[in-house]
Amino acid sequence: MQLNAARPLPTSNTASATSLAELQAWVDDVARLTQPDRIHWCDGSDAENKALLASMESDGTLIALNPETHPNCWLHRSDPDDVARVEHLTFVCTRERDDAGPNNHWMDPAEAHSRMDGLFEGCMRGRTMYVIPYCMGPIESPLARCGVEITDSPYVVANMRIMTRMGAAALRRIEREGSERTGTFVRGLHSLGELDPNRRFIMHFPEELTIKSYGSGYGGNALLGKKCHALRLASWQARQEGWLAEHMLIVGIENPQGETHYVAAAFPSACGKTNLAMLIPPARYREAGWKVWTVGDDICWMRPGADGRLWAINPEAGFFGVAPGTSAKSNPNALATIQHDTIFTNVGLTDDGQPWWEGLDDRVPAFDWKGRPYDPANGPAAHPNARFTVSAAQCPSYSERAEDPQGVPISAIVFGGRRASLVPLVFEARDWTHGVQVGAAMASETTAAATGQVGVVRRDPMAMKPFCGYNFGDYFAHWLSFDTADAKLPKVFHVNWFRKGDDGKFVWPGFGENMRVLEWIIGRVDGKADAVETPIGLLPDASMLDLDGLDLSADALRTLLAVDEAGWAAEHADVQAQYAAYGDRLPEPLRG
Ligand code: GTP
Ligand code: SPV
Ligand code: MN
Repeated sequence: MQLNAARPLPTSNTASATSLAELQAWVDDVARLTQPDRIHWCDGSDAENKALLASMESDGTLIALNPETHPNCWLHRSDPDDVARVEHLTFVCTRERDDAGPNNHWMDPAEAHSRMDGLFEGCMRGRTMYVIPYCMGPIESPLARCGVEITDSPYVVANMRIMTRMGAAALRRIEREGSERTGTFVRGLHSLGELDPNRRFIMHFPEELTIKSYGSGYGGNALLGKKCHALRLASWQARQEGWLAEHMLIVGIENPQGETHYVAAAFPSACGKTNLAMLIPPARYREAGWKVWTVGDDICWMRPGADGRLWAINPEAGFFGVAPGTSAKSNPNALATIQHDTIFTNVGLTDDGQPWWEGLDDRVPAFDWKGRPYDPANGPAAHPNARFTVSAAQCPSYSERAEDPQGVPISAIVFGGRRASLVPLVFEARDWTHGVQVGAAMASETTAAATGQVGVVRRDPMAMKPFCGYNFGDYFAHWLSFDTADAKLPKVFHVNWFRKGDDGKFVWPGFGENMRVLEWIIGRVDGKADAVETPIGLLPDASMLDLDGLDLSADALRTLLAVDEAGWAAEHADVQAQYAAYGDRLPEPLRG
């Protein structure tokens, strides 16, 4: 039986009924197609999780780490050809090609379904099919949305249990919403298949709220609640319903007076979101009473509230963070978070069974991420995109407001990229429209989070190039549309922690010292900090930033805070050349 041979599925704006019967019918269809030996409906319980972990330990999918130092922690070694998102195999399948836009790979939905169903046919023979009901966002939040992922990977189940609200409560919400006719759930079908890179596709059908992913077990390709649902499909729903689904961390900055401003920041993959979300302020800030609270580290859903402000939730329940570079010095909160109940993927291993990666400390590991005895000649011990999966509630800086069903009000939006040259440490957009222009013009050097060449500058508007589920021209217009008469929109900024000097080293110390830039940003929001007008926006000069105790030469400061007008003219020409691809769909304020 063909999976989608029957009636078309409802689209999000027709808000039609879903019910457990409809879910059951879909599960039955998938089972007929994929032919699993067993079907398991996940309830999310501890007992279920323990049993799954034990069976993965016995078949070698997971290796138990040292219980003395890392209780309940596990190492998973993925297939060596399956270590990152595969953007070249990721498609948005809309009826009209233009709706997916030049920013996405596109395939006709009928063709995509038939290709995928061909791959899925019989693929779960000998395996268990898991049905995972999940909720993105606090279960009681009006901003939250549900989905169901069907997968044959127990590793995916264990990760989804950490990353989402998974199991019985999510299923109850799906049932309730079905009977209230208030919404519908996202259907995600996933199989590891043969883990053959030539038989691997990640397909999105936004008009059907459906995802089909085959041939990869890696995070963003396989944990369908994350990038596939919470960004690609959610961005499509958000446009129809008047909200935003963004690749942003959410962090609360509490000042010495006890007031907390929430900041949402969009940086491309592996460009510092987790680190900024868990920042520990330098000692003198802490002594003065500054505190930083983590709400989310990767995805932000925002909606205008009755007061005109943007209110945001983190749709995730856990962190799927980059391990390499995480240390007691760079990110002590992350390190504290991952001491127990954590799944590590593709890290190295010490001789006493502890996880290890480059940048952690000066120990020498015994094994690399492929399980070979460690030999530096083979490259790093941990894959550069090695990850940890851990519950957000374990983070020492986890915000009390992180699970607030209403979300948190956003005071500032920060865009940022990894730029060795040109882009200064920080600048402020003149207004919302200018902020959208700044976000849309973003670029960043590519990282190991996706397969392909690393370190090449590419345009990555709002850090959403790999994740926007529709035409960027329409997306920019959607962003602009928030500027209504009653809106009290956040101020918009751009930062760059990655400026390099002539010696090829980072000029700015980064990490905790980024607090100094956040202080200026909050000061601008409160009307307390000064700025200088420049052709690219409002910048601090060195006297307007607190740089006390930093060892920065006058030369370094010039590099960080100067505006190179000729360089920016070339940048704008490049941006405009790229905008040509959006034709009529590019909104007027972004032209010229
Ligand atoms: P995704 O999970 O892929 O979306 O990544 P992310 O944006 O959360 O990036 P993350 O915070 O994990 O940082 C990725 C890499 O950037 C790590 O190697 C960090 O050590 C490094 N990094 C983060 N913040 C800074 C900073 O302020 N300065 C410098 N130089 N490096 C940083
Ligand atoms: C990213 O690549 O932006 C990540 C990891 O956060 S993944 O879930 O693989 O997308
Ligand atoms: Mn990310």
